[in-house]
Order: sequence, then C-alpha cells, then structure tokens
Amino acid sequence: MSRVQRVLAVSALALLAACSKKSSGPLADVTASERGFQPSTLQLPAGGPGSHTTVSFLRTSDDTCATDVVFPDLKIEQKLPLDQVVRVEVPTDSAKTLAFQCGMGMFKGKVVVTAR
Ligand SMILES: [Cu+2]
Repeated sequence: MSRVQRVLAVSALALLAACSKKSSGPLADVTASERGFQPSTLQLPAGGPGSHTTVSFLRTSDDTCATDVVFPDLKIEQKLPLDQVVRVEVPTDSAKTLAFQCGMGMFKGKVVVTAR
C-alpha cells in the first residue's frame, strides 16, 4: 500500500466511524447501562381515554444488573437482551407516574404522564 492509499484508507475508516456514531444516536427512549436507566425520568403527554404509548428500552452493557425492566404497577416484566430494543406499551390515558426498575429494584426510573 502506498502512503497515499494508506492515508485514504485511514480517513475512510474515520469517516465510517463518525457516521456510525451519528446514526446510533438515541435508538431507544431509555438506555440500560452500568449507570442504570437513562434518562431515569421520561415524560409523556396524556392522550385521553384508552391511550397507550410505546416506550423502548435498550440495554447497552453486560456490566449492569438491569437485564430486566419491571413495571410493578402494570405487572409488566420484560427481559432486556443485550443490544436489542424492547418495546413496552404503557397506558397514557391520564396523568400518572409509572415506576419501573430492574429485576432487583436497584435501578429505578419512572414514566411521568403529564396532563394535556
Ligand atoms: Cu438490579
């Protein structure tokens, strides 16, 4: 490989890395990592009777005990496989706070449904 080719190859790689970084933005509403759930508070507008909103979760680290997400009040318990977006339907019919946590209750977060 000539010097010029090498420089081109390196800059192409750098460009690819920059692109994939940009496109990997927020893939999910809530990320589960070694720092727990982020953001830990998610605000959703209430949508009226019968409304539901999908909240997506993505676990990005194996170094976390947040391998499940549990909504105790909704009796929802979902596994969070690494790097897979998991969608949870939550009722957003009226203003309320829906707590969620990891399987052991160490990491906590909440969905706050705000009045219209
Ligand atoms: Cu935990």
